Amino acid sequence: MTTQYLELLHHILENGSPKHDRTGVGTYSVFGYQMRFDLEKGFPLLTTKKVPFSLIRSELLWFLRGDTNIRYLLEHKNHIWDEWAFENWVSSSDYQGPDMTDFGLRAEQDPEFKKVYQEVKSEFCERILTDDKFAEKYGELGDVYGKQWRAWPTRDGGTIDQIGNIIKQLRETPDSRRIILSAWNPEDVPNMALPPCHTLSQFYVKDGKLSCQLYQRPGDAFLGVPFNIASYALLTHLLAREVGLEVGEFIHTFGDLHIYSNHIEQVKEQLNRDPYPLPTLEIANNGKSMMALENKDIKVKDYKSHSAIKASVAV
Ligand code: THF
Repeated sequence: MTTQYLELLHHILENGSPKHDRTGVGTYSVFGYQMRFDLEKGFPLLTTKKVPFSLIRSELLWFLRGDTNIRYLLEHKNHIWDEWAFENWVSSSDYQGPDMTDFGLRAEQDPEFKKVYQEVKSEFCERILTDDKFAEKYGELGDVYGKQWRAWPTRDGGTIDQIGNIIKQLRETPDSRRIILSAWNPEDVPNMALPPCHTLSQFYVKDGKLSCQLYQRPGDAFLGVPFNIASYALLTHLLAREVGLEVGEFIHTFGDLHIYSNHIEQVKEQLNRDPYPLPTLEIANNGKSMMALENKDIKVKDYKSHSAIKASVAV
């Protein structure tokens, strides 16, 4: 698995073209790429840098609960979605603090500003955790994955539970070619701060094994992709357990696959490292349905990795 990921990084370094992007950071980008991981050969958690599995787990459980408020993530010490909620707060008329325009880019370029930004953001997170009214208004990310997966709005005012439907299809019509989880809603996209990156996935059953293919429209190769692989591998395991199947493959297909220009040194460092054997996944055998699982019910075992490599996320 790790080798396939390192090949992906090589491929972008060799074939990527400089490309401007929404965040202003700049990327090296290729269009169209695919990897296949055999989930029976171990859990695909990258070994050439330490990937914080606990964050991947709490993010996926957050999606599966249908939750779209970052409070749950903060309660689990998960800060990977902070910036998007923070952006809503500092651009609102309720916000009276120091100017936070373009905070992502400016924190990269200006150490003085970075200090102020980190202070204001940590006060923001504290307030989300302690002030219910504030959390309701500014912790809410709106129509992100939790909403699309569990309560897709229909035109007659109802909702569709896509995960519930997938479980039903896997049980009743496993040969179906329509077992789809979609996050892309063309009506909403123009008004979204961050339209879904994991656009669509499809599930497939053969010989008692469940496979998943994801079409991801943009891939942040250094920071996001290791998270995305582990997250969909975990989702496949959870669905397979729910309906009594084994796991098959995870197939990861990309649209615009890129390395941010401020991640190039980190990528080169990682390419000098040798992979370790993959860990395995353990899910508690407690009869709980996947939607009711808690963080403590899911563990990776025997995860040996190289040290973490720091990089900042483009907002
Ligand atoms: N935006 C961008 N530019 N890249 C993404 O990967 C991305 N995501 C989600 C939404 N927008 C995105 C958020 N996912 C990290 C990892 C995944 C994220 C956001 C941030 C990150 O910083 N990971 C660090 C560890 C962080 C920590 O320990 O707190 C790492 O080293 O892996 C696509 O899903």
